[in-house]
Amino acid sequence: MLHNYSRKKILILGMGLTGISCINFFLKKGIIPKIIDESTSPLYLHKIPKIIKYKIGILEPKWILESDLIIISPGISSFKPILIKARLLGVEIISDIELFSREALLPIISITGTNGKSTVATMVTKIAKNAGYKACLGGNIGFPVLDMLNQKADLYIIEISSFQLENTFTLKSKIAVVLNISEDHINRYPKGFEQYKKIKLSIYDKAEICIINSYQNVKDYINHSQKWINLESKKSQYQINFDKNNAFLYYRNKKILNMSETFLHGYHNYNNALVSLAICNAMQFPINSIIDTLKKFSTLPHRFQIINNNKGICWINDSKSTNVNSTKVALDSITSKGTIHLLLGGDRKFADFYILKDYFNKMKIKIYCFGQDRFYLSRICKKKSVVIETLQQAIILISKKVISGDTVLLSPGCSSLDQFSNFEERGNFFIKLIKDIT
Ligand code: UMA
Ligand code: ADP
Repeated sequence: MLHNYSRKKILILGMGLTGISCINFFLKKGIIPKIIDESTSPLYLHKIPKIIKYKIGILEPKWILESDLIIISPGISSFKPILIKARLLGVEIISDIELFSREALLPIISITGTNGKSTVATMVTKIAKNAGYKACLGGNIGFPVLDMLNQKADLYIIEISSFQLENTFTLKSKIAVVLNISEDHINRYPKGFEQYKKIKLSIYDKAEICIINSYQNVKDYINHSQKWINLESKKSQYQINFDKNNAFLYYRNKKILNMSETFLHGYHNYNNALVSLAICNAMQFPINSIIDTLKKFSTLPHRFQIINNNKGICWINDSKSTNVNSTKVALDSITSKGTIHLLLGGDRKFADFYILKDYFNKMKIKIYCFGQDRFYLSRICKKKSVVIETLQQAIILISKKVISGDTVLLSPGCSSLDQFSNFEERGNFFIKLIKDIT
């Protein structure tokens, strides 16, 4: 159904990437929305065209309550009291993904999960391109979905965060996948993990083909008009099996890819490749394009990225690890026998890190806890931890201790926003420190 927004009072919340893409979307339709940002100096204020009325520093209640339609940026919680009140009064509040899905006429592959979204979304995009399709990648990965509508494409691949799913209601994906669900963003959800999980699983609601990966308990979500591909099942056509210590991707009981012939490290990445295979097979992309791309794929920057492997010391930048499970899989992926020097720190977003306790107790590890939650993190395994304020101080300390055979791993498990602008800045700073030292 085509939506007509011309007679509606439209308000955009947030002047970030999303907010700017919403303004452009409406202006293109000849509609002039208003916009609000709670910061007194939003980064993109200069990008707001002169004809747009804006308010900064406060979520102006009058503007909110008199609106017909609000497009909310993902960084703004939709559980704010004024927004709950607006909803009760009949104001429609939606995400940019919802707006996009009402307009998109091409097949959509939607990817969510606590970890691995960007990796899988990029793998699938590369495979589609290798197969000769114009594939457009957007969403949480950093390219707002509404901007994709201006691009020539055969299909859309969208990475969706739980924040974006909170206000997405009619997204009809050709294929939807939840990669995994583990504790994250608990500071955002008043009802805790169950609420986060439910929001993630809502990606399946109207999807044509639903791929289930590492989360089994979806019985309540199964709608029999949909096609379900369960990668968890022992009977699945898609498997990862080991043979003489090598992992292989299997499809219909046949080995189709030896993971040691790829650049991928760690079981989690084999799983990312398996999901990409399942998605691309369901899209009927040629198997040769799939295998060929997976063989060439190297990890994205800041995701378990090996920076330097000199003098027997391996330095790994996993700055995109912003929750406890991504740190856990990083530790699982290290094969060397030397000491692991783990840089853990930042804003833990109220997550429980004690699931790492057994790991730390068993491992040959030294943990350098930095940033806002350093004291909490150092209590998980006191005898192996050092409390230090900054990443830089930690690296200086490590550089004096590290010996051949050791691994230095930045896998902070926390958001970077307490000390950096984003995970990229944190990772690039780590790389610079390594270069200075080595
Ligand atoms: N703002 C408020 N009130 C608030 C919070 C923010 O007014 O309570 C304002 C800020 O002052 C700022 C604006 O909102 O001016 C920023 O909006 P935003 O935080 O929604 O950021 P965008 O620039 O629109 O980027 C968003 C996603 N950001 C978040 O979800 C926090 C980007 O994901 C995404 O790439 C982009 O839309 C395009 O879709 C980033 C992210 O950190 C990478 N995502 C989280 C993650 O991956 O863990 C979910
Ligand atoms: P997202 O977009 O969901 O944040 P990324 O692909 O950017 O995911 O990876 C984020 C972090 O999670 C990195 O530390 C990466 O090594 C780790 N990771 C990647 N894939 C997985 C997975 N399938 N399971 C757990 N962690 C993963």
